[in-house]
Amino acid sequence: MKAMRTLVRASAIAVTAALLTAPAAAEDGYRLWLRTQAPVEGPIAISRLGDTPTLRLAEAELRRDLPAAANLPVLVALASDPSVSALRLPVADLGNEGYLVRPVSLGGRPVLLVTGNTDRGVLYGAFALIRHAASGGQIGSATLRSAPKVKLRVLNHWDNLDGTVERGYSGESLWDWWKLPDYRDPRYTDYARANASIGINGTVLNNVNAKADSLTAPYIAKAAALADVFRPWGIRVYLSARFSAPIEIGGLKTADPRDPAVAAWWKAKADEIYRAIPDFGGFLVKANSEGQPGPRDYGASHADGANMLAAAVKPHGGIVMWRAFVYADTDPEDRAKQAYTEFKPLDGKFADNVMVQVKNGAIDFQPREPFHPLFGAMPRTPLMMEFQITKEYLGQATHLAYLGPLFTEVLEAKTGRGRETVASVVDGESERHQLTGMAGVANIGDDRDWTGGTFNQANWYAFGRLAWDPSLDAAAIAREWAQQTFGTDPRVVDPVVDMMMRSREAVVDYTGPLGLAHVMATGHHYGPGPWVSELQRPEWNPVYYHRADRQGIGFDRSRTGSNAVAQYAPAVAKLYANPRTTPESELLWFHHLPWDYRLKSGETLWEGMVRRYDRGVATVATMRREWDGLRALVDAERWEKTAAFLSIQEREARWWRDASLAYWQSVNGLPLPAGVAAPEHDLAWYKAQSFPHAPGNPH
Ligand code: BDP
Repeated sequence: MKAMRTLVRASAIAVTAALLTAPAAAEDGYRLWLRTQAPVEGPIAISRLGDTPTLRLAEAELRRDLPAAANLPVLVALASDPSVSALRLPVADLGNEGYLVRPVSLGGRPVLLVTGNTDRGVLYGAFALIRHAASGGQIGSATLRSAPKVKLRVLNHWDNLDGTVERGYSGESLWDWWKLPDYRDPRYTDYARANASIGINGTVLNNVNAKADSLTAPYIAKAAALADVFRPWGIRVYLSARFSAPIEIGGLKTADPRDPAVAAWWKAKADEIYRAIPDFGGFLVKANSEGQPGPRDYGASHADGANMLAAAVKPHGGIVMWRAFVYADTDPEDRAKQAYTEFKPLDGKFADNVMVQVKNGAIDFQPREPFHPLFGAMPRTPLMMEFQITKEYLGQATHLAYLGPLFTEVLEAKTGRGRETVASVVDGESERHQLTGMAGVANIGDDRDWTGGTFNQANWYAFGRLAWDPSLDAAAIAREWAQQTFGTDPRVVDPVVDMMMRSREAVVDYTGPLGLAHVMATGHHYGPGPWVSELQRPEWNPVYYHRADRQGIGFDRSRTGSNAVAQYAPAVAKLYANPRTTPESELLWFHHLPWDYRLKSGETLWEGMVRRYDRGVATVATMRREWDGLRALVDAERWEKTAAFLSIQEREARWWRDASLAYWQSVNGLPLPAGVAAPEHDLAWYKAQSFPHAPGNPH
């Protein structure tokens, strides 16, 4: 019945939209997955015990977004409220962010109780109930209970102070630094609401390629204004810190972390920040990487640098997230090995309020990478996972690539140390770390739909859900997102989930199958560039990564090559050491193999590669057809945008396939297997393409 009504409503909206000549704003994506906004079946009785800003928000969110009347009144209250504690509910293990939603009898009155040990827990409970209802669950009988497995669930904004966003494909930065702190755009509240709804509790406001200006008094005041908006939503603000700030804005001659004047400067700076932002989360630091300053400039270690900053924020309860994304042009070593080589010896040397933030793979957010060997190799250091939500290497704004499977593939990977998985390292279970975290490089900008396309919203959503619970299933997350985003009609949800679940593998197939990586064009990273070989630093060139020649292709990271496999625990290293036991999806990441190497299918490597490129293109064509079939069931605005994007994706998938095959053929001299279409243009044509104004590359 409810589905029927929703449908009738949806088609009524579509008809109305069609009748209007002005552009229909029925669904412009602004409301993300929080779309209900009006009860379908009449008013809901919602009440609240206790009064804090966050409890008030929990109540207001339920009023606004709970889609259907419960057959029970809903009550929002802290577990410590005397009338609730009298019920002796099992709340002890909910911690300070968990929630419990369940029908109870309070003072003889049946109610659906939304509770937690803190008001933040209650707010998360309210959002869990909304999610449950909006994805088709019954309200009156709902029993929901969850506590986050990861403590810090943080977005990293690579936003510059001039409003550009590094690797951002959805407009300009949300933060209007110029008008802050006086003007607080209402969008800041909506941003916080969306994050809170999926459990995100921290945000780093500025790019890791940081400017020292972010740490000056005017910018601290601006950050404080944002922190004020975010606070009731349970979200803390963090800043990326430029390591050389003591020189640039502090007038010191050095930024050497062992210099007492430098440490004193940071301490005073931290004190100043905490006066403005009492719950400031701490610093994120990119040091000695890609030209950024850092402790290595002074012969000090990453631990020296991190610990000095950690001491500055420690008295205030702050932390330091120190990135392990380092590689140096002076180091001839395989780039994939450098972070491990640098950080592994520092295990146990970091202060207890430092987390080392490690990208999911050892190179750089490629469509597929094996898990980073540091996971499992630094048991005495809390490691924070860094995923990239913005799709720098997966088609940027327009390609549909649901990242849930990428995230879970890494989280589920076994490190080779007993039963340990990457997820159990990240959530602290493995070594009983208290400080745990997951960071996601945000895909959010000031586009009306926040992320530059409806399906990109799913990646923000999936990141939040997995940061809360890394054991969640990617398909289940896709389903609940689709239900909230498009309604619960299975005629929509089933094909949407199907498209999402195939999409990332399709991108892998048409950009770099069988473990190829880093084969994109230079700078903007948009489109193919496997031929690029002239860049100054060897490890910036795609030819460095694929090593294709007349005989074969792939990077030998086994004992006969860079021996990067030895950075994994023996059980995993053993598998990766041999092409026969390496998963074929990661084959060329670890091995240089002849073009006629036999894959498990019996095809040669070359045949298998070609087939995968074709499969990637074909999958996009299938996704387009599936989406075409939804035209009557999805509101016009979102349908049309996605349809246009899918046509871009199909064209560009072909482009990737054709350009790559043209290049590989120029290297190996092999014909295409019988029946396979030749590339549309010759290699020179692909090489000649240039994109001077491609977004996300603000240099
Ligand atoms: C790469 C990006 C670059 C970032 C860098 C990083 O291309 O823009 O600054 O990572 O993570 O993916 O620091």
